[in-house]
Amino acid sequence: MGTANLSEYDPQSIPDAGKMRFGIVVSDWNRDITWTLLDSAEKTLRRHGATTENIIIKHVPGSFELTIGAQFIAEYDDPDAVICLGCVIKGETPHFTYICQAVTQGITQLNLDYNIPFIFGVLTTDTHQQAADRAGGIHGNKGDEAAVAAIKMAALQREMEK
Ligand code: DLZ
Repeated sequence: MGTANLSEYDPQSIPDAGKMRFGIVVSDWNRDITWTLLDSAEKTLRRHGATTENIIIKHVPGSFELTIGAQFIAEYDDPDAVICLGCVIKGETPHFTYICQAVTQGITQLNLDYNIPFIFGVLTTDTHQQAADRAGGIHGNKGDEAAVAAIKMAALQREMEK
């Protein structure tokens, strides 16, 4: 089975995001990749109705800081969902493993602590090329996938809250 295209989805299956409020926290480490994820995520949210004033964007230095950045948005900006965007590329030291574990556990914990979804839009790759392939390259853009997941999960929360 090949890698799924991260930008492919059925637009009809996406709820209207017109009244939803989103936070996006983006890591500036590997910014040539992560800013592309940000651009696509923002465009996808807007394509489905989200307004500029309802998309709050905050930058953090690296993926390790995504968890606290996302928590700040949850605490201070009243979002319906928070998208976490980052890119961790394997280097010569075990740093990769520690950052990946920390951000995965951190975002999972936020999902359990708050009654809103936190979306994992973090690329974890062996090479820069693999990341580029998933940031607007041959495998689409992880930012699109994250935005679609955020809209769907925010809609699910609203549906169940009724
Ligand atoms: C230090 C570091 C390294 C080596 N690699 C990455 C990476 O590939 N992707 C990423 O988002 N961040 C990296 N960082 C930075 C850490 O996430 C963090 O910002 C610093 O350790 C400071 O806490």
